[in-house]
Amino acid sequence: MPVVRLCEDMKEHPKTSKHKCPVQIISLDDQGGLALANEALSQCLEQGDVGDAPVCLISIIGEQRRGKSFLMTCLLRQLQNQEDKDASWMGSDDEPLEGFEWRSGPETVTKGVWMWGEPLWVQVPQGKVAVFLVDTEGSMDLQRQLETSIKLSVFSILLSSYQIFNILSEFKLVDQDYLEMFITVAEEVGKNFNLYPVQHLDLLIRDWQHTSTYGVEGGQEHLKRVIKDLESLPGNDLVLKVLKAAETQCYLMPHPGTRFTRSNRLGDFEKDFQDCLKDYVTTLVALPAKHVRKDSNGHALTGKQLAMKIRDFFQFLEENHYDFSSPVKMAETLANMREQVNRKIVDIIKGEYSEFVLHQDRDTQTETHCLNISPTEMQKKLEEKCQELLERCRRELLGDEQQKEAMVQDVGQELRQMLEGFMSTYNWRFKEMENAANRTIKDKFKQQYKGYITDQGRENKARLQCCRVQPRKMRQCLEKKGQELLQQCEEELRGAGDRKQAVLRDLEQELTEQMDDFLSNLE
Ligand SMILES: Nc1nc2c(ncn2[C@@H]2O[C@H](COP(=O)(O)OP(=O)(O)O)[C@@H](O)[C@H]2O)c(=O)[nH]1
Ligand SMILES: [Mg+2]
Repeated sequence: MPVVRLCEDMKEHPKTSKHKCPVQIISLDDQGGLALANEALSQCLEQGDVGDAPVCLISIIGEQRRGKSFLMTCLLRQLQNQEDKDASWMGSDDEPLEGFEWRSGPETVTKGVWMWGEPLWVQVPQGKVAVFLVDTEGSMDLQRQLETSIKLSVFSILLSSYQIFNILSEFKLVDQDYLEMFITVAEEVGKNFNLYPVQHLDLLIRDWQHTSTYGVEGGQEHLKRVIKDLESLPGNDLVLKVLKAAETQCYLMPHPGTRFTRSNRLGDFEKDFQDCLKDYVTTLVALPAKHVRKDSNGHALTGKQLAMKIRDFFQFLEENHYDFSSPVKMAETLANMREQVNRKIVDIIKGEYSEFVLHQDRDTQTETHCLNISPTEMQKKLEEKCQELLERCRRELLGDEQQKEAMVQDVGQELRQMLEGFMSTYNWRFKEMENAANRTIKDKFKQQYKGYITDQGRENKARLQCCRVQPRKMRQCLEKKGQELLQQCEEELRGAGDRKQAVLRDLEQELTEQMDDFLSNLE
């Protein structure tokens, strides 16, 4: 059975209580399998206003027993007391610092991803951001449990927009190995969720002892040195890319003092440590607007959208045999997932286009409806829909840009084939409908002429013999009427000039025949 921890408060009042304790979102069962605490995830990311709000997730990873949970608890205190600009948010020296489970001694907290059970709202110029603190336990044990590290890293990445990599004393080879694994995972996860691989990375060095320049200033110096050393060796491109990124910074924190580590009393901090802690925590807490969780297009994700991504991912893992035993296996698993998701997206897009084309076909079966929309307009309509769907396809497909573009091109080709297939039918249909409409127009004028001639004949017959119209005069009169009707008909006819002329020629001939017939009887 997986260990899924909800705090007592949450169990008793699942909907109404303020969840003032960490809740376990991801845990590992006895066989090392992953378990998602769906209810806890939903209560954190979808409850109340969080569901539709941008979220900032401050997440920490690193070795055990290195003060991660202690730091998260300090961040929590500051976020709960945002109006305090000095260190008074830390409380009095003897007041227990409660929040994430932090304790002395070698015993570690249950492995998994823990999240503070309620949002910590921060007001920013654009509105409110729901900040969450995420503590990952047991993700950095590459020698013994690479698989567990990979699994936990996947979720730590999903649940972070501001990642803190907690490091003891200096950036060492083991940190480099872990970072490399972490970035490999982050890049793969990014491809599957259209997320930035690492939005922001802090290398937080604890117990720095080499110099007395701490904070960002000392950190950036240390980072420069690390980069220089790595550059002198081959095969470090991936780590170097991240270390050199503008979103990466290094911060040096001094040792808190042995008095504190033995007593865990806040009053026993060394002064330097207290200053740095305050500086780090207050600076970080002022940044949430800059660090909301975004997708790879730079759009902020809401709590609901993020929860949905996590749930979809988990469902995929449950339904498919997945293997995270090494970064290569993990990459294969995630690539397999991308393929499945992409295939579904492509099918939906093609299905929607085919449905749209079918709709146009159905809607233009009658003469009036068909003649209402010219082939040029129809072509434009179909092209616009095609573009709209291809844009959507580009947005929804998973993978790196190059792969996605290749897939969009393929889908585009198929949609265009549908478009062209329908347009050739439509061009033909439109012409047929036009011909039919022109025939009706022509017949109408033929009838009008017939009526006119009949009237003329009747009127003429009614006159006295001596007053009847001379055939020559009658011919002139009928010719004039014929010309008039031909002109009116030309205005009403549809289609290209040569096709109109052909209809007019036919009509002229038929009118002339009617006239000649009439006149021959008259004479
Ligand atoms: N050396 C050292 N110990 C610290 C620091 N911060 C906290 N501790 C102590 O480290 C122990 C483990 O802390 P904890 O936060 O539970 O570590 P975690 O396992 O990394 O989450 C506690 O006794 C803390 O008082 C630090 O910056 N340096
Ligand atoms: Mg801890």
